[in-house]
Amino acid sequence: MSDLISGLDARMILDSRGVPTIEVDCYVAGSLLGRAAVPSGASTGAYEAVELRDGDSSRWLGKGVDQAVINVVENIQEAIVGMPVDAQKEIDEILLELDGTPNKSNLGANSILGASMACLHAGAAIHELPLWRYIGGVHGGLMPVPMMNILNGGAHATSNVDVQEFMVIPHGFDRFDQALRAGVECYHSLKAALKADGLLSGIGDEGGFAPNLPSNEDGLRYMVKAIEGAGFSTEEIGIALDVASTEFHSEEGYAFDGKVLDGEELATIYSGWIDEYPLLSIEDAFDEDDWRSWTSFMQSDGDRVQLVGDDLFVTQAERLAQGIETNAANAILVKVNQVGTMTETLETMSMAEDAGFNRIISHRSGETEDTTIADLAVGTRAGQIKTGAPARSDRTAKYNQLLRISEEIEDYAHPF
Ligand code: 2PG
Ligand code: MG
Repeated sequence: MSDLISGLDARMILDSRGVPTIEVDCYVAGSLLGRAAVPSGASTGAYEAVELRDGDSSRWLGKGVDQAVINVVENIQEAIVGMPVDAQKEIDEILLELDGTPNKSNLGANSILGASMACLHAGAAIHELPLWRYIGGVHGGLMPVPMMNILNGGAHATSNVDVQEFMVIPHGFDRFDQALRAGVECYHSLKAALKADGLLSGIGDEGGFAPNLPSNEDGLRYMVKAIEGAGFSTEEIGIALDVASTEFHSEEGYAFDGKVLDGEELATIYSGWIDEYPLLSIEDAFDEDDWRSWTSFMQSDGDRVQLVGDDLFVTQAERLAQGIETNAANAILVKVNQVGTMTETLETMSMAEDAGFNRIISHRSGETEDTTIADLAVGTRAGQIKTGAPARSDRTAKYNQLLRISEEIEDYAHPF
């Protein structure tokens, strides 16, 4: 069978927030072999590749993706038709050339990523391999530790909680399925604890509960309640935060818990929390431009906490290189749509690995039923995946795909 791309198709579909996004199909010798859908963030970093939206406020509140669809069906299709579908690097290079801008604002990172991921899937199909194995090659795969966001705040909720994500990390288990069960039981235990206190209100964008709380620290108290209430110890299940601090940072400082703090004062709060709670990981502890606070916190606490750059690195090699150089973090969050192609994602990941950084594959707050990131986490042996609460199909789709993969792989990561 020929392995040459014979066509691309694209369409608008809805994401988990009821916002348009794009889905791309890749055809090889006339058969549909690869399909991928593009996610979308809410707490987006200023340095992310550009997501192309139509901006016509009379339709979809300005968030239509008609132009992104046209860009795939016309420009991108024409440029890559006839290429071997498993020549991922060459395909991605052509996409970058075709766009010609540093931030993908011409064709849109959504069009580019949709095409890049659809080709990746078709490449796996042509070789009759599961996606994780196609990505990982002979290295085989490693099941990641899930970071499950069971309490939502910040830009993902309408509550008064500043911290965007409170996650459980079930790291002290031998197998992925055991870890998943533990995380799920914590989710239900948190629900019971909040209900008992009359705090069960809505849920946030990533499926976690979204109560109003007296302070951010109360979120940590509820996390411990959730873990212990489910019958687990904080030795086997830890806590991760995504503070997403860029969202509440301005020229005045960090607006946190009703006060305005500088980076040092915020760091002091984090240090106290690490002393008092089983806090293993903090993401975006400081603003995306506040490199000084990152480096100074790494110096004081970097040996006892995973410090994760998300908005700071935006999955881009150049920003990561700066972070390595300045010792600003010890882990990177990896989001395919922050950079826009599979090849760049993999390159950034190897740079991180070479520097001894931990790597966490991540969803976006706006997701679809696409499960590419589950396979990506296993195939790259990233060791960790962050993909929301174990609730709502957009989130469980990834966990369910990991369960399927775990039937073939026993190796479970131990990053902590
Ligand atoms: C984050 C993500 C995913 P968003 O900040 O890490 O949880 O949120 O997709 O809104 O940027
Ligand atoms: Mg984040």
